This record gives sequence, structure tokens and C-alpha cells, in this order.
Amino acid sequence: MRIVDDRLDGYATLLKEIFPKTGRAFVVGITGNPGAGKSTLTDALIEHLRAAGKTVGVIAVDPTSPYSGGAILGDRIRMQRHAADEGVFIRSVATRGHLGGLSRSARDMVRVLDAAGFDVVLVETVGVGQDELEITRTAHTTLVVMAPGMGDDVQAIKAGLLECADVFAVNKADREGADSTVRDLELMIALGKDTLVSAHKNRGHATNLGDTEAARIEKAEQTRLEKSASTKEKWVPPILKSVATKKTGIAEILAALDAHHAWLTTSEAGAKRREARLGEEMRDALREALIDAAVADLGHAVDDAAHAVAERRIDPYSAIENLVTRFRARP
Ligand SMILES: Nc1nc2c(ncn2[C@@H]2O[C@H](COP(=O)(O)OP(=O)(O)OP(=O)(O)O)[C@@H](O)[C@H]2O)c(=O)[nH]1
Ligand SMILES: [Mg+2]
Repeated sequence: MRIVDDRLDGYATLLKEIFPKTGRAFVVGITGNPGAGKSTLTDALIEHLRAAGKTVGVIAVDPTSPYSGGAILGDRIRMQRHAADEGVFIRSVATRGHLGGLSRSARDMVRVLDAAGFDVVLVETVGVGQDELEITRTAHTTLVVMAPGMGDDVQAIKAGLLECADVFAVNKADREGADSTVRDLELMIALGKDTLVSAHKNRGHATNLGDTEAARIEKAEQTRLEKSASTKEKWVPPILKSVATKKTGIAEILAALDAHHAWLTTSEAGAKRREARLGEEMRDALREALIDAAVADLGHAVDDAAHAVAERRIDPYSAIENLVTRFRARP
């Protein structure tokens, strides 16, 4: 695991060797705003999965962001009780700055756990920032965890959480406002993102809707249901309530995750999505590999170009163009 995490020697070889053994684990991304209860929910999911006889690998991506200082320690302590269980493997990854680094190491680690034979791999990451959201693409199924009364609904649109959600959990359902968060989510799904953003702008809150708007929403919802019933192709993210601290609603969430996985593996739309994600992954990896190759191949030419720009003999844009041309023309 450390080889993958820290990219030690033999890293690429190891990943190549294990690839044939991958593809069996069900990979679930768990994301949502800081403090929504992702770790507590992950812990409850582990317990349920273990009770069902499944082995579980967990990758907790700890953002070293101001949003959740101390997350590493907190998560470790919370999940610590599984430490003695052989069927559970928990690993924290720190956020990295370098290009594609975080999502790539997370993805590679998923592959290792997959090859190691874990039935389910859970990847917990805060749904704030591009890097973190990108990690959810590693997963077959993404669970977005919301909590009532945190302005989560509006935040979700901003952070692009809505787009990556396959299943929603409105956690902390023991708190006031859970039903209204569920309704907001239902609206979002029914109307699509753009409409809701303007609804928020115009009214401050989407639940205070006028009669005409309510009628329109109802119609949209009906169309949505008809559509999904007729084609059976489109996945409509279910919204489930949970109280992670009391382990309520966990079985329902697992059932929804399984249903999505089944859809993914049996429908044409699901197959398309899987292939599109592999394409994205390969493009990302290619980008990174090409950068390394270009920097290595061009060698001194980059320093020479920098020198020329420093002396103002050339502008940096033309200098870069020249370097690209040179890289392409190399034998
Ligand atoms: N009332 C209530 N509190 C909860 C529930 N689930 C989690 N909490 C509490 O909410 C706080 C945050 O929970 P975490 O599981 O650490 O949340 P998180 O989303 O993993 O947080 P970060 O990893 O820091 O982003 C903790 O104090 C939990 O005990 C719930 O269902 N109800
Ligand atoms: Mg956490």
C-alpha cells in the first residue's frame, strides 16, 4: 500500500501486475459537505457490510483544508474499532497539491484493495473542491451525504455535488429540517440544476414556492417518473434519510447503492458511463505521462527558453509554443 501511496519504485509494475485481479470490488464514493456525517455513516456501513459477510476496504481522503482540521484524527478514532477486524482495511490519504495526484493515488489504491479481494471499497472524501469531487469518478456509485440546516442544498449546486450523486443520504434526520432538505433535493432532481439555481436566486429558498411554480414542479416530477418508467434506462437518484449515529436507515442506503450498481452493470446507459469514465481516467493519466515525458525530453531547452524570456528576447507564450513544436518534432 505504501508503494502506491508514496509512488515508490516498482509502483507502475505493481499496478500492471495486479490489474488482472481487479474489477471485482464494488467501489462506493462517499462525499458531502464537511461535517455532514460521512465518517459516521461510513462506520455504520462497514458494520452492516461485515454483518452480511462482506469484506470492506476504506480509503479516507483527508483534506488538509481549513474546512476540517483534525479530520484525520477524528476519522481514525471513529473507525478504530474495526482495526482488529481482518475483514476491514482502513487507509487515510492526505491531500496533495500536484497535478492529478490525489485522485490518481486514490484510484490506484482502490485497485490495490480490489485486487486484494475486498468485496466493497468505500472512498470517503469531502465534496469541496475539484480534486475531491474528481475522486468520486473512481467509484461505481457515489453516495452524497447531506445534513439539514447547513445550507447544504445551495452548497450542493455550487460544488457540483448534484451531478455526481447516484444516491442521496439526508443524514442527521433526527434534526429539524430533514424533510425540507429531502423536498429540496426532490425539486432539484425534478427540475434540473439550472432552474433551481434561479429559483434560489429569486426567492432565497426553493421551498417557498408559489402555486404556479408548485404545479410546474409537480408536472416536471411526473414527466420524470414517466420517463424513467418508460425507458428504464435513466437512473434517478433515490433520496434516503439516515441517522448515522443511531445506525438508522443504513440498510436502505445499502440497498439503494446495490440497486445502482445493478443498473450500472446491466443497462446500456450504465455500460456507456463505465466506458466514459475509463476514457477520462486514461486521458488524465496520459496528460500526466506526457508532461513528464515532455519535461524529461526537452531538458535544457526549458531552461534556455526561460532564460530567453527573462532577457525579454521572446514572450513566454511563443516560447511555450516553440517547446511544444520541438517536443512533437523530436525523433
Ligand atoms: N445528530 C446527529 N449527529 C450526527 C449524525 N451523524 C453524524 N453526526 C455527528 O456529526 C459530527 C460530524 O460527523 P462526521 O462523521 O465526522 O462528519 P464528516 O462528514 O465525516 O466530517 P468531515 O470528514 O470532517 O468532513 C459528529 O459529531 C457526529 O457525531 C446524525 O445522524 N445525527
Ligand atoms: Mg469524515
